[in-house]
Amino acid sequence: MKRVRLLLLIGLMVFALSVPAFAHFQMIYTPESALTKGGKIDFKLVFTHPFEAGHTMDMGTPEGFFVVHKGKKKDLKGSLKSIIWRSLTNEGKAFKTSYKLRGMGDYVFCLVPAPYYEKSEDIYMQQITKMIVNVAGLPTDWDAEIGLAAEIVPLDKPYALWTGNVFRGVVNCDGKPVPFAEVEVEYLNHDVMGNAFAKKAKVEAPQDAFVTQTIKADANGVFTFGIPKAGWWGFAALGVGPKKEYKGKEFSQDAIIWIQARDME
Ligand SMILES: [Cu+2]
Repeated sequence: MKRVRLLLLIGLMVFALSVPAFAHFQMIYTPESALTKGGKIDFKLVFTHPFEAGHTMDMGTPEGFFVVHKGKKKDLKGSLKSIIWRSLTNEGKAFKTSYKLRGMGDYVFCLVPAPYYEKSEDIYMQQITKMIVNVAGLPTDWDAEIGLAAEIVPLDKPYALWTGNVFRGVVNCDGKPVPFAEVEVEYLNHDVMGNAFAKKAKVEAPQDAFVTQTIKADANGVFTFGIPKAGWWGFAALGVGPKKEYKGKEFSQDAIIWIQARDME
């Protein structure tokens, strides 16, 4: 009996070790989200672990990448170029592109990545991601519901946040709020240098629960997060999308949004 228990315990420990400790985050990275004028901006699309600049997963060709500006959708999938992204621990397939912003207002960039097979959990996942850039302060589309299968609709401008402000969002599945959705939060803790993360971390986590913070939406699917530090923050509502199965396996359709906070100086 004792031996069975011991084997069970060892089994559990092996299982626990095989599951990645921290959250995956699909990134749409650009250096600046609040611009004073238009022009060309650069993007990196990377599927990684932003707090630790850790393991970077290979991205397949995305199902969709587009921008919404003044209610009009423009397909940008054809503009994506393959790159190899260097994390602190490995290399992974990622994409880059650039886009010319013409005129004032909000530009909502949306990425629907290819489903990713996570071996350690034997599941497929798809992190549908939004990142919003504004030109010259004119608000046009930042609070729009784009109509993604899994979507975080911001209640605060994601590009106009001081450090210490709160950021609120509604977690949606096919346009309907998801009560008590679980939302993971990570800080982009390493600068982006070309197609790689910089070695130096900005902050140190006192314990693992601070690497990926987990918060929950309320009964109306609304979450609130107080922003403690300037920089980019990612929010991932897990498994909220309508599709639950892909290629006969469990499928997690997640909704991601990125926000950028600045210090008052
Ligand atoms: Cu990962």
